[in-house]
Amino acid sequence: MSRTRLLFAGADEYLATFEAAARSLPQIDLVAYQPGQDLAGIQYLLMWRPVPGLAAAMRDLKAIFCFGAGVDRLLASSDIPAQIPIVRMVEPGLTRGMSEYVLWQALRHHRRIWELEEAQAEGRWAPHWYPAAWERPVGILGLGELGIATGEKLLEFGFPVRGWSRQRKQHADIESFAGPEELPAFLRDLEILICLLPLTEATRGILNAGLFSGLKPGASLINVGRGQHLVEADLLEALASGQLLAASLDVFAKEPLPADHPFWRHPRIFMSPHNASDTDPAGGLGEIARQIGRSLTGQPLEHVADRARGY
Ligand code: NDP
Ligand code: OXD
Repeated sequence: MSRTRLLFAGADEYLATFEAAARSLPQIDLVAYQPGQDLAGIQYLLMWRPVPGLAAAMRDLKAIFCFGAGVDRLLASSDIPAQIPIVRMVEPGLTRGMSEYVLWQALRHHRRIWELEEAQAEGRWAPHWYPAAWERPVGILGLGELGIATGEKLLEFGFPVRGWSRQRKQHADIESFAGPEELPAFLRDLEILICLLPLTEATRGILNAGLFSGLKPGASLINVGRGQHLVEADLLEALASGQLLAASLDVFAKEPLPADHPFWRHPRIFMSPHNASDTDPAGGLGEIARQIGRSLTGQPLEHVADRARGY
C-alpha cells in the first residue's frame, strides 16, 4: 500500500507521540515540517497554530487537519487559501476528556469543594450542606460534538441539563434553546453554566455582566471554550458582588496567563492551562487517516469548518 504524506506542523513537544502513533497506521507517512523543506507533492497538513505562509506554499495541498476542535486560529489566518478545507478534530479521546473535565468541575461547584479544602487547611471539622444534583440546573452554551457528550455525562449524574445552540436540537433529555432570542430563557435559574462555544464574532465576549445577571444569583461558571468568550473584568466584578460564586477557567484571552494576572490568586477561581481536553494522538491520527481515505476516494471530507459561520 502506498503511504500518503501528512505534514506535521504542530508544536515540537507533540511530535514524538504523534510519530509513535503514526507507526501503527500503514497508510500515513507523518513528515515533520522543517522550514525550507521541499513541499512538492504533500497534500495534507496537520496544524494547530497557523505557521505563516506554510499552507500557501504547499501547491499540492488538499486539506488542513486541525489538531483541535476549535479552528478559530486557522480561520483567522489570512494566508490560508480560501479553497482549502479546514477540518475540525472530532475524535473520541477529545470528547471523553472534555466531558470528564466538565463533570469534575461541575461536581466541584455542586459540592463547593473549596469549603472543605479551606476547612481542612484550618483543621476544622465542617460538615456542609449541598442540594441534590437534580435540583441544580446546568446549562451548556454550545450543543455541538462536545456539548452534547458533556451534557449526557452530566445527565448520568442526575443534573437537569439544558443547552443553547444556533439550531434547535432534538434530544430526549437535554432541553434545547436556540438563537439569541432564547438566550434569556436558557439562562434563567441556571446554577452552573458551561461555555463550549466556538470563538466567532457572534460569541466573542458573550460571557459578560449582562449574561451573568440572567443566571441564578450565586451560580458558577465553567469556561472551556475560548478565553475571548469571557469579559475578564465582568467576571471579577460578578464574583465580588456574589452574582457568581465561583469559576473554573481552562482558557484565557492571553495564554500563558501573565504572572501578574488577578485570576492567579483569586480564591474562587480554579484554573487549568488550556488542557481540559487534548486530542489523543492515536485517535486523532486514526481519524485523519480515515478522512484522507475519504478524500483519496473522492468522498467529501467530514467536519469541515464553515468559513462563513466561523466554526
Ligand atoms: P461544534 O462545532 O461541534 O459545536 C459548536 C456548538 O456551538 C454548536 O452547537 C453550535 O450551534 C454552537 N454555536 C456556535 N455559534 C453559536 C452562536 N452564535 N449562538 C449559539 N450557538 C452557537 O464544536 P465542538 O463541540 O467540537 O467544540 C466547541 C469548542 O470547544 C471549540 O470550538 C473550542 O473552542 C472548545 N474546545 C476547548 C478545548 C479545551 O481543551 N479547552 C478542547 C476542545 C474544544 P449549532 O449546533 O446550531 O451549529
Ligand atoms: C481544541 C482545544 O480546540 O484544545 O481542541 O482547545
